[in-house]
Amino acid sequence: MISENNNLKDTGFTFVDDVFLQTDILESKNSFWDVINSKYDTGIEPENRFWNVGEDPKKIIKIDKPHLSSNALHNLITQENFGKILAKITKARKIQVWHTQGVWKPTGGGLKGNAGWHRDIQYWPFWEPYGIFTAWIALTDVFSNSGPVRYIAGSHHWNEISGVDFFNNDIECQDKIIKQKHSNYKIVKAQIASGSIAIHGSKTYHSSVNNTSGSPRVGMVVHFSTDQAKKINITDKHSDYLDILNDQSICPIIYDS
Ligand SMILES: O=C(O)CCC(=O)C(=O)O
Repeated sequence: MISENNNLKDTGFTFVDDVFLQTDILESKNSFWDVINSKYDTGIEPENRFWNVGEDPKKIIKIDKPHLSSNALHNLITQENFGKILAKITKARKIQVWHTQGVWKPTGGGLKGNAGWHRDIQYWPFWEPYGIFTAWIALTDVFSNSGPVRYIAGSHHWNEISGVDFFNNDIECQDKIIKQKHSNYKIVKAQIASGSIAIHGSKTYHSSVNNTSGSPRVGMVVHFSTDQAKKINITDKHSDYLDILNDQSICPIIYDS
């Protein structure tokens, strides 16, 4: 029995408790810290680093595809039960992880810890939005003051809003942009315990603000496609990006019924 505390279809996000064991979560958190510090136990570099050793330790730290560089993170995101839960919630017959990010939000970083409002699909011109989802795995307990990911309920039905962006930490300015289009909306924080997950659709607007909890807020973010997902043929520099789907060491299929 999966205990889901929202409704992905109606609100655009949902939370599922107790998906992973605490021992695996702790190992993954420690291993992600190693990746942050450029220690890769697989010997493979992550796809992209948006923070490097020696840079401001109060900034939000985002590393793309850390599962390539860490055995613990690879093992975490390929757990059979995780795949089954994602399939059940998204009503899918197949789940493939096609991208991951580790996000470490230090405490006390003020605005430097913010992730601006965005919907994931705005960064992925090669996917149709339908059948594309994200699971945010809590590697630490996430409290109201940890800077949790926050979702705008129902925003997966909105038209695209230009001028908002993950990398823009001026959330007040972005709030004004959103309020010009929508006068009344509800923001829900993903206050979830370590080992729990928050799942959202590719069109759901989300952001996160500063962490004042006294300890880091850490998430392993798994972007996955279902059997319903459709690629878009594009001609720019990303045209062959999704060729990685053919390589299961990069993009593991974690459920196939
Ligand atoms: O961890 C965060 O604060 C942002 C995460 C995010 O943007 C995502 O899960 O898509």
